[in-house]
Amino acid sequence: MRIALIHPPIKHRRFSENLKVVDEEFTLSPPIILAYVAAIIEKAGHNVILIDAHSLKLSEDSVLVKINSFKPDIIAFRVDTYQFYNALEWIEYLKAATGLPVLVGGINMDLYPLETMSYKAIDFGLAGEAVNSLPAFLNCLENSKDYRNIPGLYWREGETIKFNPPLKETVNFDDYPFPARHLLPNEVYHSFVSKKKNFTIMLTQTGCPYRCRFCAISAIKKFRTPAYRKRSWENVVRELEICYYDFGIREVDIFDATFFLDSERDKKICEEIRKRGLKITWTCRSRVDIAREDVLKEAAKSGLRMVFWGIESESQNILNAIHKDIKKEQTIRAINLSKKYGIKNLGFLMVGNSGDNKDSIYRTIDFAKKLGLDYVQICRTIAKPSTELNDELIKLTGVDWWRGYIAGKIEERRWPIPWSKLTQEEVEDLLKKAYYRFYFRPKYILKILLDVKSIDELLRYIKTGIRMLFHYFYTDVKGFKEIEFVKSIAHMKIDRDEVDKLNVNLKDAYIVIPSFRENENLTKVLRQIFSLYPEINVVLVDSEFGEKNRFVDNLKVIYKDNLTVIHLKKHHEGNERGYAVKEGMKFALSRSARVIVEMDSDLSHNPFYIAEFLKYIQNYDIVIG
Ligand code: B12
Ligand code: SF4
Repeated sequence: MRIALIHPPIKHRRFSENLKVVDEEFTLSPPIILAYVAAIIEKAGHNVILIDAHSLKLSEDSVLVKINSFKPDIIAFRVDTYQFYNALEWIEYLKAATGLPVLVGGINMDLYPLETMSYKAIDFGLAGEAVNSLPAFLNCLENSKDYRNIPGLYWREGETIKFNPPLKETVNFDDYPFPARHLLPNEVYHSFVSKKKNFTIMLTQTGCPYRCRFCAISAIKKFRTPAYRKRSWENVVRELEICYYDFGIREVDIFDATFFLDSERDKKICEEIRKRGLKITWTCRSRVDIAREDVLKEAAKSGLRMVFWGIESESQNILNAIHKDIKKEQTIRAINLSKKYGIKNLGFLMVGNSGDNKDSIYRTIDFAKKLGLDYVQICRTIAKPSTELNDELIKLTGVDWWRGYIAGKIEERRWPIPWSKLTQEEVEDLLKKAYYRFYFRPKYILKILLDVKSIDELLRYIKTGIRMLFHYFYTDVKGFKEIEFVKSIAHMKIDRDEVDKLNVNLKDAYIVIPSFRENENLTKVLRQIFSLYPEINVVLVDSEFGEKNRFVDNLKVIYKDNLTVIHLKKHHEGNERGYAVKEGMKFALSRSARVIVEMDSDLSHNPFYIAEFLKYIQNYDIVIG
């Protein structure tokens, strides 16, 4: 079989824990999980390509050209919760353009499988580990098409979604093939703080045995056992050698949640890096309470350049409340040890935990400055899917925000933070001030500039610095204004559930949409309409005169009988829109429509409001909004 794996562009989302500039500038990492999936596919004897559209900044059309020349039997994507709609836009576009079956896997299939599968462009979903079931699935797809024995598989049979429960047990991490880096453009990757090329990321463990309330990694144990797994030192060093010799990699960011958990293993890895003459620099993430002098000393000798420490807050009360299980003294000790061996230090800090206020946040920044940290990354506390904090959010608000969001029933925005006395605006403001207080110090700027190793790096800092400043003065108020707007019309209950209470049979309702080749928007509009009102009918009128727009026809591959596509035959100078609407309405009336809603395809009309129109049309003949 031939499989095309696509890594679509990652975009900053409104609910992100990071400032926009941080999400956009901090890292351009290889899609290592997809590279694992690619390796699993290759090992099973199939042909695979991995298209990193994010890092190569490829458009949907140029990816389409690549797909068409590779001629795959299936296209596959990794879906997580945050980036779900970015991936879905690409899935819908490429599905419509190729008609190929689509497979998705990844953490969102573990967390919200049925909501993920509710989108008709997705044919198959795989929850759990690909290493268990992907080869079996590909075999079935090629031969028997009997999917009943593949753990974690979700598939469609007519209108119903069938599934087999995933295996919870994880596979020994040493038994994984190494990620298929030969399919990746290794020379393009970097992190905000990386100094050398080629750069890559590597996983030597998965999961984390600690219990921080806000952390999505500790929550993985809900669906994987054991969630925490580590590779042997031999296996890790072998991958490092391949990176060094085969891919010219000179800097590695070990992406484990908590490196140094197994000091003996990690010391051995460091010794072997030196013994085998691998002249690399590397970075890792860790906890301050497990820092050991002998390990840090050995690590520094093997090229450890920087550790990213989870410091979170200066306040012991806050650390206790988030179950971080560390003491301030341990932080001071770890950073001092690290500095002693010439290792740089980045601190992860948080704004908006329970008990946080302006004072605690400024004290945290002062603490970071006193510690002499080289960098900080400051995140707003958000309730990440499946975390303890998210359980609390659901309990306190009565709403499962992420599930509703993935199901298409809740619009993207910042979810409430009921555990905090701060408002969203205050958190945003304090977050920016915290960054500003740390980074915009003349002495600090001079120190960073003196340490710059390349023009590339210098440009990266200048660009990010300017963007940070811009961000500081021109706040993201738009987001808040929109939230205010949503609040102010909340009484209108823009809610799909309301429709069920109305006297409207959605099968008799028709949405007429004139389209002027607004292809990209159309996929979004249709997705929203059908996720909110699955039984409704849509009439899409392609009003562009000239060559027939095949894209709109292809959308029928996804939405089948619920979608009707009409192409206008004649050119109606300046009046295309009027004619398009007229033709759409004529069609709807010919099907005995009881309600017709006319809307644009450019996203200026929000499908959430269709429910509102359906409500008012109960009492009037025409409703205009
Ligand atoms: C490595 C990693 C990355 C890498 C690689 C991602 C990639 N596309 O390949 C990079 C740095 C690029 C990355 C980026 C981001 N990440 Co990330 N990442 C991780 C991390 C640290 C490790 C995961 C791991 O150990 N995987 C090991 C592999 C072997 O196991 P696995 O992930 O479970 O994958 C198996 C199955 O899920 C399945 N599978 C996975 N993908 C697919 C695809 C197909 C087609 C199939 C069939 C199966 C399949 O098979 C795999 C192998 O058995 C986790 C945290 C953690 N420790 O778990 C966060 C994590 C997954 N990332 C997360 C997030 C939020 C992001 C970002 C959105 C962050 C941002 N603000 O931009 C971005 C964008 C993600 C994207 N769309 O690519 C969240 C996801 C939360 C959620 N519910 O959405 C996590 C849990 C971290 C967190 N703190 O919250 N990430
Ligand atoms: S130590 Fe880090 S990775 Fe582990 S649970 Fe806490 S925050 Fe998550």
